[in-house]
Amino acid sequence: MRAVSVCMILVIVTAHTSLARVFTPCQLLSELRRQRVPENELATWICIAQRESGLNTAALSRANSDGSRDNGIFQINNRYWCRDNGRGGGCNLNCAALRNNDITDDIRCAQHIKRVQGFGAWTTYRAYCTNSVRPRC
Ligand SMILES: [Ca+2]
Repeated sequence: MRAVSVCMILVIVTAHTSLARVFTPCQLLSELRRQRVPENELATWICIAQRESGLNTAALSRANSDGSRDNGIFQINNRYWCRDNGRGGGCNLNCAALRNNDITDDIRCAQHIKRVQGFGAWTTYRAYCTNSVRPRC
């Protein structure tokens, strides 16, 4: 029985970690470049992701004052940009897709938010990221 329990825990932990990924700044830089994010925005995006999630793709915030939650490496809000049940919101995504280890859709959604609201959509931007410097990789 105990062996079964340990086995179950291992399965759960393995399943969980296979979905989570913590990027290094340089890994995020190359992902952003791969998706053709403009060079002059790279430092800002990396700073925002560091401040918002610690570069953890599985990050899920506690409830905000309005009950909404922020998802993934860019901490994208489920009130406006994604839906917890099925696809939806401004990015037409299921929020769970913003917490997996493939950040292709996260980057696309973050760029959409920036087009609509600017970098100011992230409170960490004005606080920490207006003069960010690109990591040397
Ligand atoms: Ca994703």
